[in-house]
Amino acid sequence: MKIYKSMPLNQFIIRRQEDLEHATGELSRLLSHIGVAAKIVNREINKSGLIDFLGEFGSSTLQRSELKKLDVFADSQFIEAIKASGDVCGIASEENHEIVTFDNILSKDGKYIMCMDPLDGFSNIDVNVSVGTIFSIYPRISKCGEEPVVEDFLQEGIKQVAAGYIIYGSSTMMVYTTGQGVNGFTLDPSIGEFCLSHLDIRTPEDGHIYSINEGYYTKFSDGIKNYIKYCQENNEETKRPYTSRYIGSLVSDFHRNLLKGGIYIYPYTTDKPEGKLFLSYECNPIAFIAEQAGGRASDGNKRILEIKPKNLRQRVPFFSGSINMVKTAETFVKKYNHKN
Ligand code: P6P
Repeated sequence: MKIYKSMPLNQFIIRRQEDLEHATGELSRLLSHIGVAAKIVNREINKSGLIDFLGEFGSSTLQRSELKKLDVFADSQFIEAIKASGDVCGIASEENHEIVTFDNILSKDGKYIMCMDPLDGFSNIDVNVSVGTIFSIYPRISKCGEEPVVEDFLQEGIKQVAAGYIIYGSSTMMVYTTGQGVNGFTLDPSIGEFCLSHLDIRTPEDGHIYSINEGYYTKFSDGIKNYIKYCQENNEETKRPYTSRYIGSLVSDFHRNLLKGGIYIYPYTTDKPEGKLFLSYECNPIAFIAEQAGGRASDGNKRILEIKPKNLRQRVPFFSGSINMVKTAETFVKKYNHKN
């Protein structure tokens, strides 16, 4: 079957199954289940559910507890969908401090484990800023049929067999890779299907957008301070200053830069010496996608995908986006910093 524009996600997954290293169909089925969960979460974020979850009409300020409900809802929807696939034996979620293991017979034999951030940037929901779900899929290390162990979830990012994100924005999109490039699917509400909209995404090697929270300027290292100045100068390479764009939602900032070219940086600061973003839930999946689209992702020094997680809530400094921009930022870190 030929790949065509607007091809539904499930058809595309099946069509590309022969490209998959794990072409036995489990990964295809798993990706389809993720798509179903994404549609359910999308519905609750974008319409009636929002009112149900967020209390009465007219509530001007939304309590964090109300927003938290949506985060918990997204977490439970993805866990249910992944359990139903029968291909995953356990899930580590940013939402839960404990690993969720499945004891149904089918899932205990599941070949994969999953790490996810069910609703990244969820505090932006009440001001209608796009938020996202981020997921990573790894082959399990422990024996099929046995309970998964923590080592299953502490693999380097290079071991991922698939990674992706769903961005709940002006339109809802699912972007994922299985190591064969990056493809984007836009939800068509008229048929309730994710349809191919961005075939084989390649991120520009250069860009003019830098995304960093400059409110922390005084807490940044000298390397980052000098890199920001470089972005703002009318220097010879760029002929004009870069544009600063920072939404405060990783998936939204990353997605824009992926398509247009740019760099997203969440570096370490004096009060967050390891940075803020989680290696397993945010950085590894985004790094896999960045590299598969021809970009780069590092901690300012080392390739993100080669960092061995010490624990599930390990945080790392995060630089991702256009390869030449990330490399330039790394030269500033190297030149001005004593640590990356
Ligand atoms: P700050 C959301 O909480 C998040 O994890 C990312 O989605 C986002 O890029 C970052 O944190 C925003 O953090 O400190 O700039 O508000």
